[in-house]
Amino acid sequence: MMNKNPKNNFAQGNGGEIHQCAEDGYDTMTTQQGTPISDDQNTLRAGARGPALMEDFHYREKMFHFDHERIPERIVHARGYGAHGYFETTKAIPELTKADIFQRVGEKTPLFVRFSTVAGNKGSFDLARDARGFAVKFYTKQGNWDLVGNNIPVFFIQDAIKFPDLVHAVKQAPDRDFPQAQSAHDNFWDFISLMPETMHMIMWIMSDRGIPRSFRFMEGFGIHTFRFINEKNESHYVKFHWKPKLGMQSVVWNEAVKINGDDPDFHRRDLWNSIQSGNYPEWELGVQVFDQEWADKFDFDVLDATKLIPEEDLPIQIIGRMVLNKMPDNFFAETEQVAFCTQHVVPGIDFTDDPLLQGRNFSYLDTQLKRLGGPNFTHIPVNAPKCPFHNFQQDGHMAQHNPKGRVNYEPNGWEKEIAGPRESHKYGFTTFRQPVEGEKTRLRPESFADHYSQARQFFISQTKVEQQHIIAALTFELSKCEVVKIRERVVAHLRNIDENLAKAVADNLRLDKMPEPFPSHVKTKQDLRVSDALSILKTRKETFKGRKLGIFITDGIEASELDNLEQIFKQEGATVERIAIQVGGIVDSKGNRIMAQHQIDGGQSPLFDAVASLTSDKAIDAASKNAAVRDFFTDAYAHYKYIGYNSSSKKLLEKIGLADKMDEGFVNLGDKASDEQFLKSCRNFRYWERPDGA
Ligand code: HDE
Repeated sequence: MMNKNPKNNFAQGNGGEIHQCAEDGYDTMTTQQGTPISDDQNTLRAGARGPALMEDFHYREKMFHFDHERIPERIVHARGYGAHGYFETTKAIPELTKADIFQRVGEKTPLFVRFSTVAGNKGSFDLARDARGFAVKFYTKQGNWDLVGNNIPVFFIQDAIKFPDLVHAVKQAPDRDFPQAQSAHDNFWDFISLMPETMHMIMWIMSDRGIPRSFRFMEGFGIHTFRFINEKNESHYVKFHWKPKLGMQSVVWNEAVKINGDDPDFHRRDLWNSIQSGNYPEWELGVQVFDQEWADKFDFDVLDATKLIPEEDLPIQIIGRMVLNKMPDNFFAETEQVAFCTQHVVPGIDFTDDPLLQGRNFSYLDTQLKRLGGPNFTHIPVNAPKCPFHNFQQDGHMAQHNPKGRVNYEPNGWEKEIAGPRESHKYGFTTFRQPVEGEKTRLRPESFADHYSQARQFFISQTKVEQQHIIAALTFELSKCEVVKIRERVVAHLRNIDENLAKAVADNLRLDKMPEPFPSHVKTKQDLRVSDALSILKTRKETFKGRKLGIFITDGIEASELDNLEQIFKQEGATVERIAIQVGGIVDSKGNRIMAQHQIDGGQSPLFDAVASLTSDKAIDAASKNAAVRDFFTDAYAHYKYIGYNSSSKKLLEKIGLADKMDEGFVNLGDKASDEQFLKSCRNFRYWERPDGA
């Protein structure tokens, strides 16, 4: 009988006859060998109460497979979430690069993206303060190109040889195996305080960039300077940027801590929900392109990965867009097994001598060997190119295919039909002919010596609110360090960045005296101009699209009030979810049942970008006595959120102690005009003027 359910993911094999079918129309369960299984509930035993029998091949195979389900998690970026999508070229740039993907406007190239945190283990929570991985595998017609980037445009260190130390320092201490997924501990800050080159990235990590609202609201960066190579073999330097269509957004720290409890999967759920609901996340790909002459004039060495090029100094040209429109069918097969390598490049894209990039070029292939168990990880569908590929590599663990025929070497003199592939001088990847000379040496170039100027530029480019967040983050992290000397050493560095910053942190830590500035070979440049592009709040997009409103509802409300509010927000492209005392929802003034998505305990306000309260007079007394209801609103207040309320909810807010706090972040609801006013306010995301938020 034919497989009745060809769409069933578990129906494998070559599609031939399945010789048996379970009586009720389901596919018959089989062993991996295809042997039909009659009983999956009981092991084979000698008598009903007797010992198990070794000949139970079904049990043996099932348990053997289960015992080996895990593969080593990534040593960094273990926690990640991936999606499929496409890249559409919007500007052809043949004068800059011969990379096939950038030749034809309108052409779509399939891709796979994996977002990740860096420090935490696979099961850690999403809203750790951390950099986020932003790794893209483009399946181009000339091979796979992996742009393995982060959401922060600079890195902690200048030389790859320090990477194991950095990662050891930030991850759990080896004796106690904690703290997990956080940098707020002595080992991390001890290392950082002895490595001045980390200071620029520290500013980014301590800023709101370290706690993004979701993957959809963050930028991505290739970080290193790469090369574009055109048909004439001319080289241009290039830096890659991803710009989120919905703009950037982050949460506040107190909120991040609560989200990690309320929903540790906050970021992955967000990506899942937005793709499943057809609101496909989108980014633009931009490039900063420059030549040697420009590089020579720039204040810093373009090979130094702790430096960026401000957009104001070198504008970004947009050359394409990325849309994520499909979740993997299976997390493990795709997201866990995807193998990114910085050395996966295509003709037209080449490396520079950035020592961090050079070091990465060794590490990624090496790590895949351990993680995926052999050299044939390229045979796993998510890693295989989608263009034709031919070579004489063969065998190895888990080979899924080998070259056909008798010829497995080259050069060979066999006729074309069986000779196999040949190299192509015309189409093949050629390395840029960059002259190289010099003594072999372990030396850091002088041009890498300025560790504070761009850290300062980042800090002074932030709004006051964002600067306060950096100060608060440094205070939080250093307060978790038990060794006072470590706190002092970090403040000594901050003095080289900005005296006000150093003073604020020192005061917050209650240091006895201000430490001397950390010795520095280079004076911090005071004249680097403010770069607005570095600030999230200065580049904010005026929309609530893609955001989430949570509406608290009680029995006895007017259904039309709820309908109107929901409509207005949905038209904006926002998601609306209802929260009630019980998940079964409420009964409105006309006796009709309205369902909720959350019970108040499981739908707390940190999960929403703004909240509203629609209640009836008869319900507010009980609601005000409910601790979870109180938390819902006091947290929303502390996290600077806009809070909409109807007339009865005003009394509720008063009862729970917010009476004297009702500032302009509170918006009265009730008719269409005021609902629209509420939406308009929400487009600002947060009411930062609030004096005593979190
Ligand atoms: Fe990675 N990094 N890295 N890294 N990295 C890995 O490869 C490494 C660095 C980045 O979603 C590992 O497959 C070294 C910078 C991402 O699967 C490993 C150095 C940037 C991902 C590795 C760096 C990154 C990784 C671990 C110092 C931003 C996750 C598992 C020179 C541009 C990719 C793996 C995914 C993963 C090595 C520094 C981004 C061990 C040696 C800088 C997004 O190979």
